[in-house]
Amino acid sequence: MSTPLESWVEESARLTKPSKIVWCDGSEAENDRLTAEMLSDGTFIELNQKTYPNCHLHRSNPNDVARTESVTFICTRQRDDAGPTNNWMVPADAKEKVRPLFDGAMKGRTMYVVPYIMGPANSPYSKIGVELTDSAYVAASMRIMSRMGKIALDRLGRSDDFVPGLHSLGDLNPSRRFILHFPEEKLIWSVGSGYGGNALLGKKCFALRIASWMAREQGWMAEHMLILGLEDPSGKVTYMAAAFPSACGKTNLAMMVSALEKQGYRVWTVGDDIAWMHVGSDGMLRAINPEAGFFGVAPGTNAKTNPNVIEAAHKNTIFTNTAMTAAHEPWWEGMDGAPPAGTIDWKGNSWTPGNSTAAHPNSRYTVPASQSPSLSSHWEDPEGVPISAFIFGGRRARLAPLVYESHNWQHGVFVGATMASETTAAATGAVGVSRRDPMAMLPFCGYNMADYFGHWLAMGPKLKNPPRVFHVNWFRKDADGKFLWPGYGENVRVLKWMLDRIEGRAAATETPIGNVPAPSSLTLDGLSISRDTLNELLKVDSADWSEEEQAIGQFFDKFGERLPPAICQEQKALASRLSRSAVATE
Ligand code: SAT
Ligand code: MN
Repeated sequence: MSTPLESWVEESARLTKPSKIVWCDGSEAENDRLTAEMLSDGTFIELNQKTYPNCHLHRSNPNDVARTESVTFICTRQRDDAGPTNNWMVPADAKEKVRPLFDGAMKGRTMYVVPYIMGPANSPYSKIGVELTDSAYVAASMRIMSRMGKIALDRLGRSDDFVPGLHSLGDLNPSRRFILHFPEEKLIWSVGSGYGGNALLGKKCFALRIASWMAREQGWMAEHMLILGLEDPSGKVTYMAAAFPSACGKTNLAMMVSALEKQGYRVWTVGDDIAWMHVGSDGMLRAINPEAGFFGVAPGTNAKTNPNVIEAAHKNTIFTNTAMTAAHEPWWEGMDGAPPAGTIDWKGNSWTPGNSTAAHPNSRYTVPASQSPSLSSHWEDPEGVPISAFIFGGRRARLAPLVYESHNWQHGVFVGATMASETTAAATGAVGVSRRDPMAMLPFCGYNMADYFGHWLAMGPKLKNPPRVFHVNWFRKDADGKFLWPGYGENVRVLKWMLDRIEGRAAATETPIGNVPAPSSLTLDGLSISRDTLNELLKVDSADWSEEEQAIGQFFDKFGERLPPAICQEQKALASRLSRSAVATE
């Protein structure tokens, strides 16, 4: 009798008609074989094996360089279960429309069966997925990003408890590209893209969109959050999880080299993109990182902004859409000065100074987490790490102060639900446009976001010590458009303030939106920052926030009756605090 997995592989092969099926075991030998094949067919370009051993460059099709949200669908029987922020199709209609694109799509190609575990191999919170793909690049990337191969098959056994994901490059024509999620049957179909979150199905498709649905059903949380540990001078580590939209610096924050290291504050990395969190037996919220690697944005990464990843990405790393120097080393904007002579751009043409960048703005490194010097020794703890704080943030040139703290869990959920950020190159479409992005989950929530807010509200009371909720904005600018805050390693000063708040040591000033640091409560020694700049960074302008409150109301209107009353209450409370403070300052 064949297993549920074998039956699904057979059924998928009948549809896609590959010339060969390869079951991936995740071994080094297999990876060497795939690498050799990709080098010979041009999928991989060899990088300098002396300075970058076992590193390769992949150039994706120039029309396929970022997630494509416009062709990403949540397919539920009822439209309202997907909600107003997701593209939606009826499951049967979606399958009828997209099945023909899979029909024969793997003719002449190999189908790789890629079994993987999301989460540490021995964690009760981990889950299994299997991706069928005709891309060797995807198979090799999945080996870095998850626990892939035999380890997953061994855990699965004959069980049907896995999330199937069918992926084909198709013809890479954007008009025949679809990323479909069927949360009711826990199934993923992706065709027409070989890039990032569109194609590495364990990441956004499973670990966020399908998992967020499972998490609501089962009473846990699947969030677009990094996980870090802040060590204090006594050696105690406090764990925090932070949600920022794609390409807003999650990886850099998670891997930060602390500017307060001499004072005994260090940052340890548990994860850089996704957190799965359960109520632990101790009543704490326990977080695991479902991933095993970092798929980080390359441009802007250098020895100052993220020295840990620079060190980590010098071996066993796949670079995608970066430029390459004459010495066959990867190169991108913001690495160091201008590209050296002889640099080849991300499309494979020799680069000349001009309008276009040498590396694509969304070019990436795919690096094993285990190679990071900042990796926490607890990153694979089966029970996860206890989370004491949530941090929400985005890019906001004007409005939001450097940091503020919410009053309580319900207010914290409101703060997350009202996040907004300027768009980045991580998704196709205009860059720099402000959009609402609740909990940084707008593109990743697999169900109605009103229900998602409700799920958040319900989680707080289940916890003995619900995490404190903060909001940060590293990206505030002055009137000349210059950043007010230095960012990167200096961000530890803000993390330290949060820790001091948690421990009842730091003073705060009340504002209508929440508590901002009393200026003396921030540890600023060693940093030259003027009092004016600090005031500017911490300022809460009631008139600006009243406008924001209106915009929030318009966004919430989309959800109609489904919006939880507690969220409306919080909005009313904010409006009244703002009008009182406007009167007080008149
Ligand atoms: O391409 S991905 O979706 O994996 C990266 C991102 O948008 O965060
Ligand atoms: Mn992300």
